[in-house]
Amino acid sequence: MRLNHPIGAGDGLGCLRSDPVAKKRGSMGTEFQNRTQNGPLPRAGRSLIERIVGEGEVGGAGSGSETWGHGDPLRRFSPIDSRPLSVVRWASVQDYRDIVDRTATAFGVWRMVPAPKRGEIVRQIGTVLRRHKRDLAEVVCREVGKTRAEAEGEVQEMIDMADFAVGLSRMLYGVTLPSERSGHRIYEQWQPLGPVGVITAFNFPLAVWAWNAFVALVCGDTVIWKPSSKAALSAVAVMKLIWPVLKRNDLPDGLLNLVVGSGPSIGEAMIHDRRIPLVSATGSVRMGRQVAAAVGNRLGRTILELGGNNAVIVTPSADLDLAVRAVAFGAIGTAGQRCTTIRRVLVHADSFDDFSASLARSYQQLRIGNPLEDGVHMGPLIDAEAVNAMQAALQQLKDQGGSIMYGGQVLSGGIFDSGTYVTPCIAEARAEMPIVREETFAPILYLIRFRTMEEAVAALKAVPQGLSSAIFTNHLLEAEAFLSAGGSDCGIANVNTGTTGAEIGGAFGGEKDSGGGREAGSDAWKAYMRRQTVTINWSRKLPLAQGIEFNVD
Ligand code: UN1
Repeated sequence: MRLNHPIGAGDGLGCLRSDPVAKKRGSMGTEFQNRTQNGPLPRAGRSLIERIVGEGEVGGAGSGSETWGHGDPLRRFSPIDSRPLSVVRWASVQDYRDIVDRTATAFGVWRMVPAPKRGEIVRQIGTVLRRHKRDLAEVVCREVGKTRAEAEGEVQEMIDMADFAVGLSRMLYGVTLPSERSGHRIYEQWQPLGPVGVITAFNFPLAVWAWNAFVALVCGDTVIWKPSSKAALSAVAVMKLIWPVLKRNDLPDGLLNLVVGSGPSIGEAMIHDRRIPLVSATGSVRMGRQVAAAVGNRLGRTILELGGNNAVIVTPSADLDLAVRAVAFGAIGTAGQRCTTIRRVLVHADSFDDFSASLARSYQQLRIGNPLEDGVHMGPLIDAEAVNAMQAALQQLKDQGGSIMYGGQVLSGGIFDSGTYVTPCIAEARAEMPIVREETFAPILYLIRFRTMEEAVAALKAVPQGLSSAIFTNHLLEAEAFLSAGGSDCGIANVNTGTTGAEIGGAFGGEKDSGGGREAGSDAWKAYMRRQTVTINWSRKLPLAQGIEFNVD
């Protein structure tokens, strides 16, 4: 492998440019081309997708150069306007097995590469991402319907993660410990673990993979990625951008692998596969339980990042303007489809009316529409199924005695006829309602009144999930109580800022049904490595620990 290749003219797209993108392969490809070329999307936005899937179909399996797939075709439509985007061919279980064989071989090579040199590869990957930030964001925007600003934020999160991982590659510290035996030295070292299975959700189709993949790479692991089938194209796009970096450095195939497949086939194969010592999975609680049971049964490791049901407490001392702005972004960003989305606001009864009126005013100013257009705050939900789940939750809310204060309608007319656009909803609810305890992956915000701080903290914790939480207060004692051992029970606890938008530098994850895993920054890397305690005797004698005498001639 060469590690000194300059990133210059070869930006990773050379092989894509030489792809015979204009060739048509079969009638499905022709239809795809015609319909996408007629689409309303700007020229710049088509370029990366065209270069990747210009033939109308792309394989969902790959380990370093080509993609292939022996499974069924997965037709991708944009939630923006229901137009076809591409066809991704699912990986078959045999494709998965072939990839695991390759990644096992690649791991044998990669683990012996010095960590800072592994970091250099991630640095080059970061450079490619920087260069293609806009292009890649556009694919995300079109495939999952995030606003352009948020999609660019997602790619930025990958870039930040790459930078972090480069630094980390020189900081995989082990401790040195005093030995009780003279002439002995004890230390801990961290060794690569093996191929890491990464299962990601549609809502952060790239960033969550980067949290795992870049850390795994510098730790000396290889990665097999099963993206959400709802975001398969974004996954193919980023792999096709990144693989050439590995090629240019003469690295073997199998370091970064892609397997687009269904949970029952590829997911099942992965979680039962003893060659995958760690599975990091983001998704539903139900999926997390299955992963934990199967991987736990073979005594493998998991990192689980599951649902959230994140609450914000707004105390009487809070700056209401600040709280309203933060709550609006936290509840509406990504159309309410973040694990960290604000789903509940506990507002002191005295400021409830002011707060809700001011929040409704800010919701009224929202621009809902095509997320590719500048100035749009909220795009579509991922699909009609998500819209139905939102409507069902609102019905349950009403059945349980709650009321809708604002929004909650399904929009129609123009691109809204895709059936994926809604107005975000503000509802009045009580903490004990069953629907409030559930995570509905949609922009529904429950406002709940409280009288005492104890009551607010108890309500915050009275849900199965424990991902993110926040308090808005200008009162030091309230902030400290919220951050104390008796306060928030979540993996993330913020003061005067919302529950979303965590920076990558901290470890990300939550407790209870949120899964307990930690990813991204801080010392989350330790889960991706094998800890080894080493004792070296340099004394020429054999003193035994715990003072044991064992004398034989
Ligand atoms: C997720 O929704 O799964 O903190 C991840 C945030 C983002 C990541 C969310 N940085 O909102």
